Amino acid sequence: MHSVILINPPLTLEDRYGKDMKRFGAVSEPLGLAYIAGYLESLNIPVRILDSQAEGMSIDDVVTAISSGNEKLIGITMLTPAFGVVRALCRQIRMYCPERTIVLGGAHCTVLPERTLKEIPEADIVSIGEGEVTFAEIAQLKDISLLSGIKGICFRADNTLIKTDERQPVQYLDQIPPPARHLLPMGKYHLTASRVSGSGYCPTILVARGCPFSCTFCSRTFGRTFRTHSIGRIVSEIQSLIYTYQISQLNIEADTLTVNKKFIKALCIGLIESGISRRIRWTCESRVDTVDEELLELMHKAGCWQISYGVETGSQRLLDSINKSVSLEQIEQVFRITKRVGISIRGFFMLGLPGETHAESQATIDFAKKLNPLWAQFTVTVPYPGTKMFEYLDQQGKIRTYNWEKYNTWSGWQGSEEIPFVPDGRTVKELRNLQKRALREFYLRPEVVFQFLKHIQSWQDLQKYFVGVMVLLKSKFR
Ligand code: B12
Repeated sequence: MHSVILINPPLTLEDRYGKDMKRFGAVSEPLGLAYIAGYLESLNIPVRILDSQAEGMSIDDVVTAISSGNEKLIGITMLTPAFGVVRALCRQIRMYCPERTIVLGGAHCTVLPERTLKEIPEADIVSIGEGEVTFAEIAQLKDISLLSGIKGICFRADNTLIKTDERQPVQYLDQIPPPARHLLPMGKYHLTASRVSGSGYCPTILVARGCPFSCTFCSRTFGRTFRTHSIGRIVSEIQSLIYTYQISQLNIEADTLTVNKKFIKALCIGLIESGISRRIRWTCESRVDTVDEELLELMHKAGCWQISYGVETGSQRLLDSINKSVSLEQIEQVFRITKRVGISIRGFFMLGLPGETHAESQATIDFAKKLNPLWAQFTVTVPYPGTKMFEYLDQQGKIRTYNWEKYNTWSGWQGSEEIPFVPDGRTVKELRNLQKRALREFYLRPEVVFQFLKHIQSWQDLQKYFVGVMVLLKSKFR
């Protein structure tokens, strides 16, 4: 049995959101690593987690921390934009701790296993898909070179890459213990400003995995089948969060929380009957075609105060082209109902979708204003590897860069020159300005200021809105 160190790589808020927006970014628990650690602990495998993002560590700090321990196995999680720092980190680890085995996992590796090993020659193994069982099997190997019997990995052997049989996702999620939050620096996490209400720590709990929809811009780490934890398990995990961290708010995460009506209704009833709904206010993400008035009322009664809906675009033509399978009318209607039942809304909007014209970009901004959610997020479209959108654009020769660290949806605020995709006839500069203009057009309206004043619950809220307005005004004059 090998002892393990799991690492969240040192990507800073500035790397992710740019200088002006960094104060609004989230530093959230690396739940994937915490789940793996929880599973390893249940098998008595010694493990520690180093969340270098939350701890504000540099690559050198991480390597020092690794050198000071004696863990044979190093696991690193990686989303696409973290590619650059992960590669640099692997190089340093190889240089200073050459005898350790480096395993990479997460969304990026899952879709590009071979390519990742080629592009990061210092890494030994890539884990594909869910990592709990896979990583535990690696840690339990007597001889680390006996990897071929382990499903769901890609590894090096004699100058070739070997990809083993596919690992099926965990069928009954309750078999996986709760994430090992006690190994994380819990005091250092905070969600995006728009997701918290008032003050206090707001943890994320993952209640389901998998999504049956086929949006062309989304990459699915957890496959198409929607699998859930039992209501009993979810209730006891929340109760333990209340007991351990005295929380009063929670983010309930799932690829699409409301896709299975029976599940979401049972969850709401569980929250009400256990008394959790009286203590906790929660947020979630959803799709407009998976909710109705009755469900929204129940969710509200169960403590839901905010839903984030992926609206994506104000053009029906583009909605159809990204396979969203909803109509603009449906979106408007659900926004009306959600507000009526008393749930506040965060809307996600994408700018620069394939084929998007200047007029359609403006239609998206205008649609956002018409829908008028409390918060709107405008991101620059990034065709992430593993998505239908990437596949299509790659075939067409329209991917402008394979420099993965540029695969960031906040490029407008980062001022990046290298944006992975720009629609025909549009320019990088135009897209970057568009992202800033969209926020300005949306937030710098009198009715929005009025709306925010109504929602202020704490001094922090007031501060947050004030800083936001200043950032937007500053961006106009730059
Ligand atoms: C919540 C969420 C967020 C949160 C928090 C993310 C976090 N703390 O990690 C916020 C809002 C901050 C966020 C930000 C971003 N996100 Co996000 N996010 C999600 C979401 C909805 C759930 C993630 C989650 O908690 N999963 C639960 C855990 C259990 O899963 P997991 O982390 O994937 O880990 C499992 C496996 O991947 C694997 N694994 C992971 N790491 C490792 C390491 C080893 C060693 C091993 C063996 C296995 C392994 O095992 C784990 C357990 O089974 C996913 C959608 C999804 N279903 O994955 C998108 C998703 C991960 N996000 C995505 C993206 C693009 C981003 C951003 C890059 C967007 C941007 N700003 O440009 C940023 C990057 C942030 C960063 N830290 O680098 C993409 C990733 C695509 C890609 N190719 O990288 C996803 C898949 C959405 C999508 N459908 O396309 N995100």
